Amino acid sequence: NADVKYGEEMNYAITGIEPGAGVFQAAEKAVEEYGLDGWEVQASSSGAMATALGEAYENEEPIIVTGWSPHWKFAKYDLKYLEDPKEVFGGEETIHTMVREGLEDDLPEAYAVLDNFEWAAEDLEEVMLEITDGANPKEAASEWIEANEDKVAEWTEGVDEVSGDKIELVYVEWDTEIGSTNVIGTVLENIGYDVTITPLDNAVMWEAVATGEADGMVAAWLPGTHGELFEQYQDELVDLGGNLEGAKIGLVVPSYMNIDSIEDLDI
Ligand code: PBE
Repeated sequence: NADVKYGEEMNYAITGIEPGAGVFQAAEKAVEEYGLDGWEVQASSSGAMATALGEAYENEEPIIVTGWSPHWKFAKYDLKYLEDPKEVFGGEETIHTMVREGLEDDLPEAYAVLDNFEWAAEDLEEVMLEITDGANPKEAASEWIEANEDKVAEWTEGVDEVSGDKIELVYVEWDTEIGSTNVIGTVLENIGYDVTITPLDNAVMWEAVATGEADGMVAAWLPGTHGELFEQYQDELVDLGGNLEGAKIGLVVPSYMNIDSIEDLDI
């Protein structure tokens, strides 16, 4: 049985990312709900997961990772999501922008830009690919902004320039959020803000915006991935709605692997 061999070859390990990520917690839930006895979701980082995936792919070895889209890995490698008939990972998601209460009064120009911020998965993928090919995130963001002046103009339409007001955005060092936060941070800088972007753990990121310690973030995956955090903090922050549609999380494997469903791992 090919599946038994895969399990042994992978030491019954699913290559995870940061344990605070929604996709990590969903993967642990999947192990439980699909009765994958003996399997474990290994905590790691998004960067280490990508390295492990690249190495396995080069050697055509089996690997299962906690994955998500948009992500550059689908452009670099031939990959597939494992089917999830129990829908543990949920369906299509929207990435929302959240800001602290009072931001509209304190920094109305930044509030307007963050409220207008909206782009497509392909846009973010362009930025992510540049970064994974070695570009500094800030430079990749600036390049994308220069090449997409029309889109950026819609976010800043009617917004006055400011002179050095401070704003702090928080994010997690996931590839998607490194890309999006650098782009919106640079757009704010270009209209005159003194922008700080601070990487945090997922739960701490949500808490920072809810308590007003930070001004905002563009990294809220809803309704599923960060659903519990949203429920916990929704009364303390301002939801500015979606900035990207069609996001998704799940278990991802190379297409050369001879399995299609999470259920195939129940061996
Ligand atoms: N991610 C990227 C995050 C949301 C953005 C899918 C790794 C998570 O699972 O929480």
